[in-house]
Amino acid sequence: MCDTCGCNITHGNESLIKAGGKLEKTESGREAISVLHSLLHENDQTAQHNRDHFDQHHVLAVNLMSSPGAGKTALLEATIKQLDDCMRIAVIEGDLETENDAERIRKLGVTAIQISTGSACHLDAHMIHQALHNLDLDDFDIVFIENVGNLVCPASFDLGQHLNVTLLSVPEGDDKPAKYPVMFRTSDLVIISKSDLLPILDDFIPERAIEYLHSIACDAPVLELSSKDESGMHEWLEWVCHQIEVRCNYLEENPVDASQAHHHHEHDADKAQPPVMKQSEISA
Ligand SMILES: Nc1nc2c(ncn2[C@@H]2O[C@H](COP(=O)(O)OP(=O)(O)OP(=O)(O)O)[C@@H](O)[C@H]2O)c(=O)[nH]1
Ligand SMILES: [Mg+2]
Repeated sequence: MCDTCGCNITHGNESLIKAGGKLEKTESGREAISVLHSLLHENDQTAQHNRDHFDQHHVLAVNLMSSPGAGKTALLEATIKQLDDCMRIAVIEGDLETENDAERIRKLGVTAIQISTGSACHLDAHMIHQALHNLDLDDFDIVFIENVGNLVCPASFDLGQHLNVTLLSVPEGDDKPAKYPVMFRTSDLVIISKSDLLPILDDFIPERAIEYLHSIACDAPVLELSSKDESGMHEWLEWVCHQIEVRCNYLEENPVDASQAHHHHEHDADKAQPPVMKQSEISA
């Protein structure tokens, strides 16, 4: 999380900051650290509450992260075009300003809620909680959350998602995992997006990107994908369908107590979670 761009202050935690004191630097730095700790603690509680909502309705929540313009919305558009007939999809869009991305999704006939974060360069669990008030989860199988384009801050905020997908687009360069390790380390799947540009931008070496991922201890599977020529789409859609199945099986074995979604829990993070898919499980 950065402490210079105002990303600590969102609608959800403004009151806590006012009640809890100050964020400006002090000589020891202790006050700032303790406020940030309570912000993240509060965020984690709301995130768990959101996750309980998703689970109660058997909805898989997938958080898409990347730097600005890496192709998150384009991927969602391509996904909707192929999956809309067999899957009920909703999208929560996060941007500092504009409804542009939500409008692109709505044009395809899919429900999209736009969150305008204002000065905040990430989504947080409070914002997702607000959005969920406007979404009847009974109507959906999967909710994609498109986070604000930013390779740093979104990784620090649990939203209540089940899975993180990070896009690394070819024009950005293959060393981004090394430079922004936190986000890539939290990923359950890494997509090398805009793969149609690989022949043109030939200094992006996918194997090198994978080496950088391994060097930061990220063992998430990696997919090369182009939303433009649709190469790699099949593997991505397979991954999505498989994850829905994994979640459904998990919830069958671990049914959610309906009353749970109406209060906060401290201990759910300790529950055994279903395994995520490894590279070897993705068909070539
Ligand atoms: N060549 C190529 N261009 C792409 C691909 N996917 C997206 N783009 C282009 O990249 C630009 C940004 O795409 P978006 O889908 O808006 O990216 P985004 O990550 O949603 O952007 P923000 O929401 O602003 O962070 C657009 O001009 C797209 O047409 C792709 O697979 N190949
Ligand atoms: Mg977008």
